Amino acid sequence: MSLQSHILAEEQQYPGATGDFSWILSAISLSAKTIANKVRRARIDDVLGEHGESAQNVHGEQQQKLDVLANELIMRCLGDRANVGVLASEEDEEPRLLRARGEGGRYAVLFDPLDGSSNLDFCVGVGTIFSIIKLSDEHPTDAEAAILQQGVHQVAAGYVLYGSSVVLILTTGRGVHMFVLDQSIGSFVLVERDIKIPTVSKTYSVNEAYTDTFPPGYKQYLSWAHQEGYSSRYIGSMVADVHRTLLKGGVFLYPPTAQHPSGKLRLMYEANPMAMVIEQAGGKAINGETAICDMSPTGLHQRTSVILGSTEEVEHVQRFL
Ligand code: P6P
Repeated sequence: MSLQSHILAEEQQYPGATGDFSWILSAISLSAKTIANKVRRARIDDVLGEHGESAQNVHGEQQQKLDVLANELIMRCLGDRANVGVLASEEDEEPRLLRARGEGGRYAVLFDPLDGSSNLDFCVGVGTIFSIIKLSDEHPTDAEAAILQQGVHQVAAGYVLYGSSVVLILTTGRGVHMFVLDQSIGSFVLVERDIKIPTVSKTYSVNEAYTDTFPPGYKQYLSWAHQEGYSSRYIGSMVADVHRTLLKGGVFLYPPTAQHPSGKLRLMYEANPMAMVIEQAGGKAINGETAICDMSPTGLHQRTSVILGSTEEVEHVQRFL
């Protein structure tokens, strides 16, 4: 079954469905295929490396050429979908109001176009993370206010991992499904339906270089995990680390550090979508105290600490916090 036929089959489950939502998911699929092609050809087309001396994104992070390209590709693919009202990207300071709700802009798509792109030069897996929310009449012209919704209100979320194969993980609130891009036919094909994260796995994923600056509870957890014989897996690319955690179990953590006292990862287009995927797969995703999807956002680029993965493994961390 292709992604397209899966989406249409899902749509038929909802008699009142207008097809709007499916139209957006097909745009995400199109941009994923296009970005995958660019990532595959990066060395050949010489789009690796940094995008001009001074180019930095809103967070002062050096922008990679492919970041910019991926951002533009997604903006164009999604921008021409008549039911998309707002697009918000990690690469842009402000969200883009494309159509007011009254003009048919019923959804907002928030995304990190190429997360982990600093790893591109070394052929490490990078990814696109997306979160889809419905727009209400509450903020007809204030794009940022309209999209600052709790993660629990996401209608869909997922990611594309450009790794040894191109994998698309999607949830629309009815389980998590995995598709792999079959380059020979140019379609994402369904390879696993309703993925459930393993309940237990003695693996943690964290950048231990920052251990000295973690809050005490995290240090105690790591000491405990070392004594319990846990193994460590950390790629430094969130989509790759979360994908492994989804399929193999374990816990992925990005705690508060000296450099990022509130955590490094962004709530709206990294933590929230990943939290929806992990929870839909039967796992848990918290910020150290509460569920990530219950956090009330205050800004599009707000950061948060993240602990997500197998419920039992997340709860081991929680006990020390
Ligand atoms: P650190 C990549 O830059 C990223 O945003 C995520 O993909 C990844 O999980 C994290 O930062 C890695 O951060 O501090 O361990 O290099």
